[in-house]
Amino acid sequence: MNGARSLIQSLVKAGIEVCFANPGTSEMHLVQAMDAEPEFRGVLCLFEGVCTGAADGYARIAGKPAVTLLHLGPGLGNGIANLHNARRAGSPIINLVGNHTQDHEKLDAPLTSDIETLAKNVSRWIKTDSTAESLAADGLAAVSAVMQKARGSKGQIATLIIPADACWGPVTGVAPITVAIPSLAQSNADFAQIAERLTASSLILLDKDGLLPAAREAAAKIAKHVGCRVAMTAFPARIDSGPGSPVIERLPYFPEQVQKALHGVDHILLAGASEPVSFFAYPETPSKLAPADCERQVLAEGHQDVVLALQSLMTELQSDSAEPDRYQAAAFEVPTGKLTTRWVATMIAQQMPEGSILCGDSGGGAAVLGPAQQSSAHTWLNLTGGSIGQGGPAAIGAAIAAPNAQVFALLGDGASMYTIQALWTQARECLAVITVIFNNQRYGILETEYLRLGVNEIGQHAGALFALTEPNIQFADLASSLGVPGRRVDSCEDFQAVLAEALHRTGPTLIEVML
Ligand SMILES: Cc1ncc(C[n+]2csc(CCOP(=O)(O)OP(=O)(O)O)c2C)c(N)n1
Ligand SMILES: [Mg+2]
Repeated sequence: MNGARSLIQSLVKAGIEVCFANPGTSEMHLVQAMDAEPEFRGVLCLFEGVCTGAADGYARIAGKPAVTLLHLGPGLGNGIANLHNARRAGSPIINLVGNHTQDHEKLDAPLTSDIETLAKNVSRWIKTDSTAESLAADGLAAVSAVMQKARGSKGQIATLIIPADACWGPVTGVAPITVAIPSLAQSNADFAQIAERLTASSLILLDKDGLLPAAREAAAKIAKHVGCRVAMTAFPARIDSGPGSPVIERLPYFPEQVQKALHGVDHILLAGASEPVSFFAYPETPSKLAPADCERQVLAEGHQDVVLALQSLMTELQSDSAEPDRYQAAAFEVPTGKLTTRWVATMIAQQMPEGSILCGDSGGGAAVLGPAQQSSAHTWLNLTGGSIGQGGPAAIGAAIAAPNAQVFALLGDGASMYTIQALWTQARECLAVITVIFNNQRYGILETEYLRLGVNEIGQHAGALFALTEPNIQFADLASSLGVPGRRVDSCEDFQAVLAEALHRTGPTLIEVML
């Protein structure tokens, strides 16, 4: 028994089942240890941003961590962008990062770098000095750490930076399994006082566990009883919804739209959410978006039991029997002719099977959310941290966590190219993922943001930084080369037919929608 074996064995015994891996020489003993645990599924990803995004998607669906296997500082560095998104989503992830031995590190061999500094950005728990004897216990401490909710945006990611000799060194016995998962912290809000304070000009704002179906149900009943509004933040990590779910507003993206949405609100009750702030700072717009005289009150923080807090408030108000507005199943107009984002969204919502998982990113995918409410039960995984290139990798993790679900990756042409290698893993693992590329041949949102500077036109040089032309990307061909059947469509009739075909196929498909 060596350290690597003891670690992987302990993780398996703790219920960890999947490793999204891109290994190198410093991880060879860990690879060998995985080889000895056939029930531990190793999934090769060809870029670390795919490993980390897949681990995020897996965690959001499975509710438990996957492991990533990353090669020293450069490997972790390549995975940071999607770890950032995962941190904002509060997804539990355990990164195993191989390192040199401590003696070798001192020699500044080529792959030496300050891995801990990279890890600090995205990890609430880090260990760098494991020994062979401590490694199994360190792995279990990492599991406990990621299963505990953290305050604010600290996230739930652990990074175990493993000296090579801790992997190959001998171990006398494996630590007994002790994964201590602390129970959720309780809110200490004064429910009676909050019940008194709520009026028709209050707004209940939901995020984190406030997005869970039971929390939304309670919040909607409270809002109905009080006659006030209830909204979720603009970028919720996971929403399970569809016909029958209570209607909950979603705050918009641009700051002036949020300000407009919050106009007249004099009291915001935060249930798992932080107060609304602008995504970016702009010269003429305040960063805090609620009206200046609006009172902010915390019902429960994101790391606390938000569901129980909302249910307690519901009991306090005796609003259990209130009947909130609910989404209704509706028949859709069948579009024909030229494709638009809205039509594509309508057709996806119309055809998606019950229980589909929709993974968003930049591009037009968010347009599916509206019609999906009137179609069938589904789960939406949103881009949480604004770092694009998440949707394709998240779809891998979601499909592995929910093998019977149809998964959709709804991607902008720009977003897809950050982690296009996701397609290869989808093909190799034969995952039920349909990728839809909203191909407008540009970084569309950046053009919009540029025009918001107050300029009337986009100059040639600036425009060149937003255009994805010369050469045009052939997504259908690109997908085929990575093992995913790809089809390019430019009419609604074609999209309907190609989507129907994709839904009958085993394994992934890519549909390139020309907008
Ligand atoms: C990692 C990262 N790099 C750069 C950006 C800046 N950015 C935001 S949106 C965007 C382009 C999105 O283009 P696309 O996916 O094609 O969607 P569209 O806006 O065209 O609908 C870029 C580059 C980012 N958000 N994240
Ligand atoms: Mg685009």
